[in-house]
Amino acid sequence: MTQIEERDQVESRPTLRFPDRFVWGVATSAYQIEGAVAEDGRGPSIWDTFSHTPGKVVGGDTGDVAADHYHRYVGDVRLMADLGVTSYRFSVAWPRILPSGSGAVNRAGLDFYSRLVDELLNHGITPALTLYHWDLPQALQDQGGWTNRATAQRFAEYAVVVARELGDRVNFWITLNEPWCAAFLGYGAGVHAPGHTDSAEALTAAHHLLLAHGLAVQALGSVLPPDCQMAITLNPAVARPASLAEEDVAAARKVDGLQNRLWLDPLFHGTYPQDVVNFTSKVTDWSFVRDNDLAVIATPFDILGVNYYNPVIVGHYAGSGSRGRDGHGQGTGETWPGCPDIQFPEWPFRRTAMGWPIDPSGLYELLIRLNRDYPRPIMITENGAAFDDVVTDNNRVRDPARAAYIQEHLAALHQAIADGVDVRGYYLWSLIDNFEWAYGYSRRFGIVYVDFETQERIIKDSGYFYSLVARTNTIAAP
Ligand code: IFM
Repeated sequence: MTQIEERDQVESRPTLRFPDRFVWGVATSAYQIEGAVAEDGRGPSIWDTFSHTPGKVVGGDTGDVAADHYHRYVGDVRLMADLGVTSYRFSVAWPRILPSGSGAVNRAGLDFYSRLVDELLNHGITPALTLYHWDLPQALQDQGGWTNRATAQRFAEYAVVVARELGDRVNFWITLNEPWCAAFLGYGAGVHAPGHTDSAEALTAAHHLLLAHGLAVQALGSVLPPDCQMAITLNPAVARPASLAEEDVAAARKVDGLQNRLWLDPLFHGTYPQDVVNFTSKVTDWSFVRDNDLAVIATPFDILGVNYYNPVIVGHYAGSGSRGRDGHGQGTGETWPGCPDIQFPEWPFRRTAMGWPIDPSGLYELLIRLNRDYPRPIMITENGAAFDDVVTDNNRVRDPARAAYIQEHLAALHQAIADGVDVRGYYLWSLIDNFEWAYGYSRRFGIVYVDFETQERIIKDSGYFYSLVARTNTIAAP
């Protein structure tokens, strides 16, 4: 093909336009970017403890400094404005607000988020606030963390403190981010803080996280102005059976049970899925569920936040030995309580630097399914990809694979909207490179590169690409 033919082909691709007022955002979380872990009265969180425990995080990395956003937030907001995004999803660090998890409020912590919100609003950027993105105050972990029912109540109290301060300026409130990770990676697989490996604890934590969400929605309802939107963000699995064999289909159904229905059924219908209760019965008797809990969990909320990165392929497992990856880089042991009979076979996908398969059709499939089984307006609260970025001599970061990932997923999203799914917006993960949990700084998800030595920020090519999308509300069909 000649260059002119190539150009004509590109230009003849249809333009896909998103709905008017579609939100174009970027997302981050507190521990991953803020640093300043011991400043202005912040208390320690479970991630401080975990990252400082030798062997838990690649390279011994910690969030002590991270992207130094605590000191650089003004510049980071300016970056967002330069990119032309219309919203910013950030999380509040609970231990900045309540250093001991409950009781005395730390005024300096509230002031930081108040300044951040004002800065955003001054630049015409809508704040979207997540109350819990995994940085539980260590003091609460010392009392059992999410396995302690009282933590749910403490969370609701914390939510009220933040809402009283910011409710006049923040309209979009997300209670929890990916509680599946907090429960199963934190208390089951042990690859996230607090690093426990106990299936019964993981299921107990899952219930208390859901209870915390329900209690917080109720409490926020009495504090926030009526036009505020309340949400929870899940990371639902697109669990595809490795074959049409009955036992592979049953294996995929188990993953669907633990990562999807365990959360969505109580939130939407006030019930736990009976098959999950049954196949986990050797692990726990579920006595942590008390009268009225499910009614609290099912308290209506406005928006379902959806984080999507990749699908997983699930097969039946009959033998011993290696059972493959599960899309999160850990084994199947305690991550999947009651599932010694499942495996995650390798599949010939393109992959990101996380090793996660690239398959935008999973996003489409997920949205259609959610809309069918759990209808509610949806916000894509995270989607993005890690790649091994390199800064070139002229200070550019050429990351065509990330731009392609974004474009392909936006096309899938556009199709889902065209097919009737009510999606209100899209937050790209992430604004800047940051502390990728157990992978430390070895994985880069940002559309803005961060040199962690100098803290210099460089907009990557994918950042310029996303900026064009946000400004025009369109993409070219991939
Ligand atoms: O970095 C994380 C984020 O904190 C939660 N969702 C997935 C991202 C990429 O792993």
